[in-house]
Amino acid sequence: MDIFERIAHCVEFGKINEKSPYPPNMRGEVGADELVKEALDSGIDANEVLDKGLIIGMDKIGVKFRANEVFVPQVLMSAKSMSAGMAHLRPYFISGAVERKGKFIIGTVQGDLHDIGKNLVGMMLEGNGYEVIDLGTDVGGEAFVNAVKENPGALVGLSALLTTTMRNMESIVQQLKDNDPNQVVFVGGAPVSQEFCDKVKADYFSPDPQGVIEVANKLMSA
Ligand code: B1M
Repeated sequence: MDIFERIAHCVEFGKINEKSPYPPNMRGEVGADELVKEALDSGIDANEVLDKGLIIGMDKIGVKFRANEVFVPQVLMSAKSMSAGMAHLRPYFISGAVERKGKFIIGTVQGDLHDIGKNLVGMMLEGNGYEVIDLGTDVGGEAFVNAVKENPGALVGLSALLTTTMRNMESIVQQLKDNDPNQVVFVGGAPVSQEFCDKVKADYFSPDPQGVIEVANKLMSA
């Protein structure tokens, strides 16, 4: 296995680091934590580590999760393994920040605890010069509005991974627009689409972090 396959394997099977006793058949082996560091130390690009290693592993566990071959505890271990790897990528993604372009408030919407994609979007924005105010997961409209009041002029991004929770975007967008009709709101996350964005009257949809950055850059330079 090459280093990318080893990283993907660790994420798929929830191997965090050498000390972690889980999964039992990998006890004593290094995990995503050490392998991502090793890959970066050897000069491999952080984006490659993310795309060819960490995300591949997470996709594989996602397929098994859908097929009921694994359950929440296993997926949680995979998420922890992925987060351990992502912690090493963060300095690479944020190192591009020279001067702050603006503020970006981000959160996963009410009822939704998925934060890996949201964290990635936040990290990429940080790396592109934004001050990111991360409200975390399970965030309701009031918290978004309060954050906007504390940070006038900030852009807002809502993330959702569940078809059930994406519906909460509609009322959050409404509350943000009631507070300030000019408030710019981005929506994203696996089940979200441009059509859904239009339906909930958000301003922008992007399927990935890069799209958010491109639009935010245009808005900030306008
Ligand atoms: Co959950 N889960 N999960 N889960 N989980 C999914 C999303 C699911 C698709 C799995 C499946 O069935 N195949 C399914 C949703 C089905 C649906 O609604 N259509 C599902 C389910 C059902 C559930 C539970 C209900 C399971 C249960 O309890 N029975 C439960 C819900 C808990 C809750 O939130 N209330 C649950 C729980 C969990 C865990 C806690 C175990 C864990 C989350 C841990 C964590 O995040 N800290 C988890 C995980 C890890 C997943 C999968 C496997 C992986 C998600 C992920 O992190 N992907 C997922 C299956 C899958 O996606 N393959 C699944 C990697 C991440 C980089 O991608 O988040 O899509 P993503 O982010 C992307 C883009 O979407 C985009 O950029 C990112 C980078 O490209 N993006 C934005 C994200 N936000 C954006 C915002 C933007 C723009 C782009 O603008 C603001």
